[in-house]
Formats: sequence, C-alpha cells, structure tokens
Amino acid sequence: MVDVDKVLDEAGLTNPYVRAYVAEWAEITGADRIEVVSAADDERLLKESLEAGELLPVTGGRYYSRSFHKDTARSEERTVVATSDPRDKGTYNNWRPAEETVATLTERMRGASKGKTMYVIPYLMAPQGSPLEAYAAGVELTDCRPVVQQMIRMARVGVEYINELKDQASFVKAVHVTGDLENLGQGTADDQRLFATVADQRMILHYGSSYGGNALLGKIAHALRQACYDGRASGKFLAEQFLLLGIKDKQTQRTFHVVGGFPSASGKTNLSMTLAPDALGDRYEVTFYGDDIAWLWVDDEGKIRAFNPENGVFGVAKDTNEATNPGAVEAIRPGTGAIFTNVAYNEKTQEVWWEGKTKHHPDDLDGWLDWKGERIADRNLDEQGDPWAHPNSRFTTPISNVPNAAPDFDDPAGVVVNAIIFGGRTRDREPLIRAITDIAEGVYDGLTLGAEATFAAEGVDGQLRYDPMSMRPFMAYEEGDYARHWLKVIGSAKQPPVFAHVNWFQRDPEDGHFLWNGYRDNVRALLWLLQFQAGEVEGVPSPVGVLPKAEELNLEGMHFRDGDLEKLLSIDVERWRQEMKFREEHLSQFNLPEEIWEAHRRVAKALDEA
Ligand code: SPV
Ligand code: MN
Repeated sequence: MVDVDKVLDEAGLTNPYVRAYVAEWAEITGADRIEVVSAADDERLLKESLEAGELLPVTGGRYYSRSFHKDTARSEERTVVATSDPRDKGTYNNWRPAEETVATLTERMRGASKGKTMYVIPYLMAPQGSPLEAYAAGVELTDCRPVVQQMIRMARVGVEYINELKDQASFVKAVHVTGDLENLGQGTADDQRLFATVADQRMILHYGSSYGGNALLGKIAHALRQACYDGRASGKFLAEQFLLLGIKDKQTQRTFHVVGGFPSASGKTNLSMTLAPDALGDRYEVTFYGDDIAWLWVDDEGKIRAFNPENGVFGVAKDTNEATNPGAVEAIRPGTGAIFTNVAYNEKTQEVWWEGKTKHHPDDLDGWLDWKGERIADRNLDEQGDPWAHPNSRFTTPISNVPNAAPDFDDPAGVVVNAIIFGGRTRDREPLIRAITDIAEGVYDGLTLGAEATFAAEGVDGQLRYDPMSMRPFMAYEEGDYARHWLKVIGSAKQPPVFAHVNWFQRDPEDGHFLWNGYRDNVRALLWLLQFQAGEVEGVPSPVGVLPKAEELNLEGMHFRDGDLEKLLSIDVERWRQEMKFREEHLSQFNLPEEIWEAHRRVAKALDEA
C-alpha cells in the first residue's frame, strides 16, 4: 500500500477534501505509486516519457505520441451524463441514473491501475481569481503520463490552485483510468469503455481510453459537460463550445469581442485564430482568446462577460498550413514544446506530417511511419492512397505560443461580449451574415444550428444534422431547460449582445464554386456586425434577420463573379420555408419554453408573407 499522506505532505497538498478523495481512489484503482504534479514538472515528465518510449522526439524540442489505433477520437455512444434526477434526461445527453453508473465504473476501475503510477493533477479551468473559480477547480487522477503533459498545456496545473480555494470542498473529482486498451472491445456489443460525468456529484469517471478528448478531463468533461450543468444549477453562467476572439479598431482604440458556436468541421479553429485581411490590417487587429470553450456570465454592471477556461489549444492537425491557419503554424513551430498526436512521424529525421500540411506528402518515404506506426514505404499497392495521419490527429500547445494571443487572455475578469455568432456549413439558403437583435430569436437560431449532412446516407440532401449551439455532444441536461437558462442569463443583461448567423460556405448550384473567399475575409462580415450593433450601419431587414447592404461591407481588395455578392446578401425564401418544417420536427423533441416557439412562429409567418 502507498503511504498517501506522506506523498501528499511532501507535495504540500493541504486541501483536506482533496486529500480524502485521493486516498479513496488510490485504494480503489490499486495504483502502485502516487505522484502529485505541477506545471514545473513538465520537463522531467517529458524526459521520463521519452525514456519510456511513450513519447518520441520531434525536431525543435517538440514531441510525438501515438494512441492505440482503436482509440483516436471521442466516443459519443460511450459517453453519458449521470444524475439522480430523471428530469435531467435530454435528447442528446445519454442520461443515466447516478447510483448505478458510479457503481459500474467503480467496479471497472477497481485494481485497474495496478503496477502503474497514479498522477494527481490539481488544475483550474479559468484564469486564477475569476468570479467563477468555485466551478473551475478540479483534480484529475490519471494512470497515463502523457495525459499529464497534455493537461499541463491545456489547463493551469499545480497544488496552489486547490490549496488556496475559498471553498475548499468546491472542486471536481475527475478520475481517469486507461484500462487494458487492447482488450476493451471498442465498437463491439461488449464495449467496456464508459465515460461518465456524474454531474450532481461533480464527479467525472472515465474508463477505457488515453485519447485526449476522453482523457483530458479538464477540457470536455469538466469545462463543457460539468460546467454546463453547474451553470444552470448555480444560475450564474453558461459554458459553451464557443470560440472567443477580439477585434481592435486601432483608429478608435476600441476592442470588440465575439463568441461563436460552430459544429465540427465548420472552421471554428481557423476563425478563432484568424488575422485581419491584408487590406484592412492597418486599421484592425484580430486577437485570439480561445478556439473551443467559453464561459459567459453577467457582471455587476449588467454586461455579459466571457473567458476561455482553457490554457491551450488541442487542435485538429489535418489541413493546418500557412494559408488556412498561419497562427496555428506559428504556435507549433520549433521551440514551442508542442505535442503531436496520431500524425505521421519520421523516425530518422524526427519530422511530422499530416494531410494538408503541404500539398503533397514528402517525396522521400525513408523513415516515415503512418499514424498506426506502420512503415509507409512498405505499403501494398491498395494501401497507397490511405492517409498518413489520422483525420482526427491533433496538436497540443499553450495559448502563450499563439502569435496573436490577446494580451488579456489571462484576465480573470474576462472580456465584455459584444456579439454571439453561430455558423454552420451550408451550401445554399444561409447568407453570409444575418444579424438578430431579439434575444429569443437569437437563442432560437442557436438551437436550430446544424451542419449539412456530408454523405447522402446521413440524411436528405441539404438537410442539417442539428447541433444546438454546437453543444450536442456536451449537453448536460434537458434541452428545453437549457433554452430557459440561456433566456434567463442573456435576458438579465442590461446591454445584451447582438446575435448573428454566419455562413462562409455558400456555393454556386451549377459549378459548385464557393461564393465567398473565406479565411481572413470572414473578418469583414464580423466588422459589419459590430458596426451594425453600434448603430453605424442599418442593413436590410429580412424574415430571418438583418442582412448587410453591399455598400456597408468593407470589400476592399475582394473580387466576385457576377451575381455572387447579391446571392451572399439575400435569402432563398422557398428553401427557408422548407427548412422551417425540419426545424419544427427538430425542436419538438425538446420541452421548450413558449418564447422559443413564439420566435419560431414569428420567423415562419414572416417567411410566409415574404
Ligand atoms: C471536439 O471534439 O470538439 C474537441 C476535441 O474539441 S476533443 O477533445 O477530442 O473533444
Ligand atoms: Mn471542440
């Protein structure tokens, strides 16, 4: 048996509630050793992992990790939210009763860390000193060392964050046990993996994966699922899968802040790290706060404020390059200590590569291994077109490495939110941008957010896979209550933000070309929104929001084919009427407040009369 008290004393871990929790789970998991870690241990832990072969060196002091080949993404089917109140059961949260879920996981974890070290990671999902600190502290226990190195990049890690808590008992218990990855039956009827957020006990129990999205418990499980639940339980805040960026007008010295929800593969990371287009760079500066999560609350003056609870970026590597995301390329350059997961690795030159990093893969195949660790030069003819990197391969790097990180990204007071945007990937119907000033209509728009089904098998062509507020995989309680909570929080602001829906992906129906250039030019749509909110432009009303007039957008340096701009700034009423039927069906799954149905009917009526 480990002498838990001795280890915790030596680490200076004084919080009595944390000590009791560590002792309890050390006994259940049966770990041979316990080690309390802080960010200062990073270098030593990296060295140990390199020696153990868990990490491989990448040029310039960076690192490579490969996860088990059946363990490369979040598993939504195996992820549940458990509480003791059946009213928390929603459409998307895979609700389970708390008692049986805790019992099942305790049994799976019993003795499962035998022979291993249990790392104790005290962390904070917030800048230190924030008004939401009571919801941000956690202690992850993990039997996987690379999880520690990733957590050090993604969160604030160290005993000081939990020793100094005002309410010593207010931290999330987050237990991660890897399990025997080769014998868990991933994807079969007898799948042993289970990832549970026991929300009303503020406890996270994840068993059966070492992939980031399932194993870095501060990120998805705590800062989204648990915080989504805590936000409503406390009545104080919203925790959303949103980006957060700033746009500074150097002429007026004003900075605007935008948060935004985008379903996966809709360009959220690229937008969050974008720069101003060259033509507007003298006047505007875009700054980065966060690519994935924002917590929002109303301050004492009635303003909506937000911060990014994370300290790093866990980004998709695929298609990251100078053109799509120069900020990310900078943030993972030599000298950043970035960790790459499941990309291709050259064991001779210690380089990494992924699809879209360069136009073609390296010509010389010598030394290259694919994401499974198999030699690319040895591939059979029929395997030659297979990707080198896993499509969900990732890079992990702290925000401080992002070149345009906002100077105040670490400010515990957060920043004032001027706009809340939603954006899907829609080939027709959705204009470039439509502004919404009514709060219920804005929340309604978020609830009907979706991404187009990519394959015919996923649904009717052009029909959306709805992803309310981009929170579908992270919803912690019933969606109607979620809508009520949104109306309550945003409705209590004295200066409510403007809402907007954006779409960078409209295509020409004939030859399929994109009508809008995208990338940095997307900032132009946001600039219009901020001017609209300030009353400097008025736009044109439509049944689904206010659209920009062409002359109100700053399009300096852009070129359009005939008719494209008109299409980007108008709506196809027939397509919208069709969409309203799908929306009705989608919303009927939830126990929605009347305000949301009223917003739906208002939009439907305006479309009928258009
Ligand atoms: C997502 O999947 O939305 C992510 C990455 O942000 S993961 O941590 O894998 O969930
Ligand atoms: Mn995400």
